[in-house]
Amino acid sequence: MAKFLHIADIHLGIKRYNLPDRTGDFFRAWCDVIERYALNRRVDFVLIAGDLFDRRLVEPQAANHAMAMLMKLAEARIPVVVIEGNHDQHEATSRFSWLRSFSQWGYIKLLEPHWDDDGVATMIEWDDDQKKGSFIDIADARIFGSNWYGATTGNVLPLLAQAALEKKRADATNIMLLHSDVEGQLNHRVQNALSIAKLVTMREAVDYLALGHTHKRFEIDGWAYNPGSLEACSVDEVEAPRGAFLVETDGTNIKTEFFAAGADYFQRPFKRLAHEVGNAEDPEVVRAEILETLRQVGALTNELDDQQKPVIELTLRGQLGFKNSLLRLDKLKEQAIDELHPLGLIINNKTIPRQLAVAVGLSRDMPRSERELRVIEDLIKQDSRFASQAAELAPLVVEAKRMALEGESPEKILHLLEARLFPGLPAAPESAQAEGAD
Ligand SMILES: [Mn+2]
Repeated sequence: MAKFLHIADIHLGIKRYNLPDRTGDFFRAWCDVIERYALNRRVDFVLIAGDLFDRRLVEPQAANHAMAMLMKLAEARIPVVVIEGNHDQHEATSRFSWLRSFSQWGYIKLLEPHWDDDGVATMIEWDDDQKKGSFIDIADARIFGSNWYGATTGNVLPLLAQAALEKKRADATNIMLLHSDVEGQLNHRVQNALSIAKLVTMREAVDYLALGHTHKRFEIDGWAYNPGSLEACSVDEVEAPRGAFLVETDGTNIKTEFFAAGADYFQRPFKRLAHEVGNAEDPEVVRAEILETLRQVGALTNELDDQQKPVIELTLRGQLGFKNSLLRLDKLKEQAIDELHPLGLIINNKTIPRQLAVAVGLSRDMPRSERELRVIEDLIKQDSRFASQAAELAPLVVEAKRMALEGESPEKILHLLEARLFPGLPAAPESAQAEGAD
């Protein structure tokens, strides 16, 4: 039997959106999860499947954040088994990395496979004097580690599977730590995600694949588990389910319990707002309208304690009657923070100054020909000489384009334009062009 906590992508030390308090949120989530699900539940070990730190060059504050919990786990004699992620991997040119140092000091067990010069992987048993190795036995489990391989993960995985299979522990739960995305499970589109076909090459070697890297929870066929990041690294991740797996195993038997960020442990609340700017020509008026939208949420935030204050993300849309810079969002932001005290305010300005607004709000359901007409009309409107006639001129431009594509002569196209633009003028004779050329 073995009982363990599986987490990944803690990203300690993260800095985003110029909000220093967010770094503290990641620390708080890390503390909360370790206290609740590792220390209080008395697990046999903790697995961290990569990206304990947000960056390879760990800053003093991030190191302190890590140590605060690693020391408690050490006191409780709960080993922490870690692999590198893409964010905290060692440099190719140096044997040193902060993760290796933490491992040397005994606070984590950093697992790394051994590669010989012929590209063959071997899994070497953890040596507690050297503080090095590729696999370790704790309780009734054997845990294998891997590195971060990026786009080549698919090629490497069968080799790691072979190496793990050779060292598979009988009558125990065999676990592999892997930092990789998996096809069909991405938050955002990434090229070369690890295919399921490659993933299953690991199936025979291990009973539990402890994944990290994708910041969203998923599981595959009752053997591959990805908890997601502990906190949301960007606003886009806010809605993705993420958290921690508490796992109990008995040989090949796997029982998981999932604890969700926000519902079960600390998570910074986010409020996402959208505001459509009105038609006002005065920046002052538009700013006041935006502030009013913010107040509707903000009225609540004033009385909240610090842990509950939300980060507000405000997206501005629509057409501005003036230059973008006149909106003075810095001023607005200052005023809003002064009055409403959110933890942070992120403003996404997606407004378009009216004179640059081409084909705004065009539906994809609209036929192509109609969309083309609208784009041309908007482009004509940008020239004050023709702006008032844009609706009549647009079909004419489309017609001229059609003639050009069909190989009509320039003269014929010119005739069309003259006849429509200057209907009062007598049409030039066909031969006039040829005569004039002499
Ligand atoms: Mn990550």
